[in-house]
Amino acid sequence: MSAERVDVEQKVLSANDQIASEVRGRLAGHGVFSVNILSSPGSGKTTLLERTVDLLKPSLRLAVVAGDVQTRNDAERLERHGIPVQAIETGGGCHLNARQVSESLESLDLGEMDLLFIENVGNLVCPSSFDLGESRKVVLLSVTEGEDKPLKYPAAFRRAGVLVVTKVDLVPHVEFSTQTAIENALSINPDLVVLSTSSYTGEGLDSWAEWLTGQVTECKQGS
Ligand SMILES: Nc1nc2c(ncn2[C@@H]2O[C@H](COP(=O)(O)OP(=O)(O)OP(=O)(O)O)[C@@H](O)[C@H]2O)c(=O)[nH]1
Ligand SMILES: [Mg+2]
Repeated sequence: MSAERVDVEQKVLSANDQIASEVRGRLAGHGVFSVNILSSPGSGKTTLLERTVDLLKPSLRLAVVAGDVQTRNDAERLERHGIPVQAIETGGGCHLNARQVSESLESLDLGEMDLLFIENVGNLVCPSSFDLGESRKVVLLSVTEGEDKPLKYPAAFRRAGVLVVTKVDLVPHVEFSTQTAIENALSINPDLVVLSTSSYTGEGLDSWAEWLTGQVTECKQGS
């Protein structure tokens, strides 16, 4: 890679980091815990969020920023669950950036929010380099993707605080060892909290909801 290109990339990232840090400050000021959800296209981000919203809506004030290259489909799916949602269409961009999130927050009432989900563009590479000001990154890996993905796309797993292995209802139908996938992920990042879920059967969703609720409580205590 040329020195010039490296220089431009570093400038873009450092401008992004500055806005991300402002976003982080705004969210912290309102005691909002936020998660930036990363995964390959179709790993089950929106479906997991739909189930999670149904589980947590009675006890927490939720909102979602939903990023996609094109369409408002995910935002519309989530809106049907009765929470505030902002869509970001990147128009070709393979990741969200902090400015887009910052602008979306203008249309959301942070004073009426405990937990903000940011669904990133489906991509296991680009989104991991861009801090959005979130409290935690959460990476999803579905059982149809292969257990080697943490080794092949390590950055997302290195930067995440939580790994959610999704679609575990499909394990009997695919050649996938959940244990090997988790070992691979932990070899990249031994501090990962690991959960396994199925949005179809509901398996593991209680643990996921419990983790989120615990983080919201800690965040409120710290603010
Ligand atoms: N078997 C099974 N299928 C699932 C599960 N969760 C999601 N799916 C299916 O996987 C497909 C993709 O799910 P989405 O939730 O749209 O995935 P996504 O990660 O939001 O996709 P993008 O936003 O396009 O990256 C859909 O057909 C879902 O019904 C699950 O737990 N088990
Ligand atoms: Mg989606």
